[in-house]
Amino acid sequence: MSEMTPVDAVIVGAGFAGMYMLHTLRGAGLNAVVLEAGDGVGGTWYWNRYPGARVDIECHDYSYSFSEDLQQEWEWTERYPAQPEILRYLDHVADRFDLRRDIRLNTRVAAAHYDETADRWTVRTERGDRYRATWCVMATGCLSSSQVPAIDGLESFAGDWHHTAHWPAGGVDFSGKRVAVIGTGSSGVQAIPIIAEQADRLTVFQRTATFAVPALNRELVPGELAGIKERYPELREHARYSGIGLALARVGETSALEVTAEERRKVLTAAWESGTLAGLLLSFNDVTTDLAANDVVADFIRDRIHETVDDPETAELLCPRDYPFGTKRACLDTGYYATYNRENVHLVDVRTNPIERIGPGGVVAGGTEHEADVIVFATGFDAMTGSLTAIDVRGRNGRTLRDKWSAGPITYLGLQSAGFPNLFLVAAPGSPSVLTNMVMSIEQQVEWIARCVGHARDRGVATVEATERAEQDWVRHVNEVSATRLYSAANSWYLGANVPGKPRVFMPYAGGLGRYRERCDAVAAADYEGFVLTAASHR
Ligand code: N01
Repeated sequence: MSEMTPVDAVIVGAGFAGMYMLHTLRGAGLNAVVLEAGDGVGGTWYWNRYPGARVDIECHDYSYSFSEDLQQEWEWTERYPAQPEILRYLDHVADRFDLRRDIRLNTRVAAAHYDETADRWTVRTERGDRYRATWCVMATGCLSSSQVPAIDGLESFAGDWHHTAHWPAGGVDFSGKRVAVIGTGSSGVQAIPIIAEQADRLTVFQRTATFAVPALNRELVPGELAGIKERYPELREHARYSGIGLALARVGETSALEVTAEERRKVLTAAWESGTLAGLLLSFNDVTTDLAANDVVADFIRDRIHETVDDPETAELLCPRDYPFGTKRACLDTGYYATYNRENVHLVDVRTNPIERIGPGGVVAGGTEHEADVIVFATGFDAMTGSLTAIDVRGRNGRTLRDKWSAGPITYLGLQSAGFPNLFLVAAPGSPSVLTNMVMSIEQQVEWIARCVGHARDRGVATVEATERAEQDWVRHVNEVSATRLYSAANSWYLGANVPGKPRVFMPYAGGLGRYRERCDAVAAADYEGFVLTAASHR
């Protein structure tokens, strides 16, 4: 058995969340270590190197706000930076704040067990290294546990295959190749136009059509970012208390159903031309809550798809008809729909032509073999819970998180689960995370956790643990809020519907970042209401 390394805190994951957690815990005087599976920092932006990968939140929002110097000195080049630029930013952050000396790369965590007799977590890596810590923070990411569907015959495929979230660092050369892409979510929508340009022939297998709005990505013009930087104090403050954590987004004041057809068109055209996801989602005040209002927006997008795609049958296949706009994560489009006008691109609807198997020569769907040299799985993730339940997490009485969450995840504020003292979660089920600007949500949670841990240390508190009562109330609240939106009308990863056998539970908190922040602050101000704080001296 290897030696145990004692630390105050173990943080799992070196993405946006884990790196900032390390910085804040150091600031609170703790000795912390980050364990990271990849051989570099960056989390999502380390793994997702597929062609076309770029953020869908504007750079002035999708960046840390905690350091004025950092946000003033970093120069973004594009409105929606691509993966290499974001990874450079995160590498810069790791260096600038001297984080690397406490980050262990190539270190995947296998288990985290709570020792009740000592109030300590033992965290074991796949290599067998062990760390003993008072605090453990899971910064494992919402979209880290990738999914390759179980399709018969994949092992017989004679070519190469890749999942978008495990893209080879050296890239993939598609020139002269026949390529099959399975999946048309955000990753597929970004990769497909670029693969289509390189490949000899591209066959796209679509199970669910996707709503996408134009990205209108471009290089930033001189002075543009400087103007934002000057206004950062005001913009960031607005974002912190807004619903989705964005500086410039504003919710429309009227219902889509109460304005004239001309006014609707004017508002929707302006939103479309804003090149943002929030534009259409917030264009009227009832797009996310009223099906008829939502349909107004959905119809507008479907009309744009028909305008863009030459072949009416293909256009119709690309039109989402079976779920409301925004109930599955919408995408930003950089040439996605227009790609289907290319002669070398072919769309297969797997609802009418189900994928039967993969053979040595390609993908067989609806009785036809679609020849392929390369298969790209853009098939998503076991979202929000997958990266947590992949670790053997055991709390009081040896109970596993997997077992506790077998009927769906249960958390208090998305920050803790009862029975797992001193184990904090970032961007977990019950948090606003994926429905908001992730970076701003992460900062809020990380700062809250660091304050809580600092408070515990100052007061001689050994354990902080959510009560069952508090988490039941929170889960009920999360469900009540999501029931006021249209989310349950879609088979989305928000509900776990993309993973066969996963309980259908709406996971994120849909009440908005601002409201959530106020709630967390109120809990802290009320001496961490809903948590039990146990003094070290009780033993
Ligand atoms: O994954 P997805 P993703 N046979 O789950 C299909 C973020 N993100 O990697 O919809 C055939 O959205 C599946 O079909 P269906 C963003 O939050 C952001 O694209 O389940 N098809 C779907 O079409 C996003 O939401 C950015 O019916 C199968 C696709 O595969 C999240 O990550 C970029 C199938 C999976 O789509 C996940 O996005 C990328 C099967 N057996 C990702 N199984 C940006 O910032 C699955 N599918 C821009």
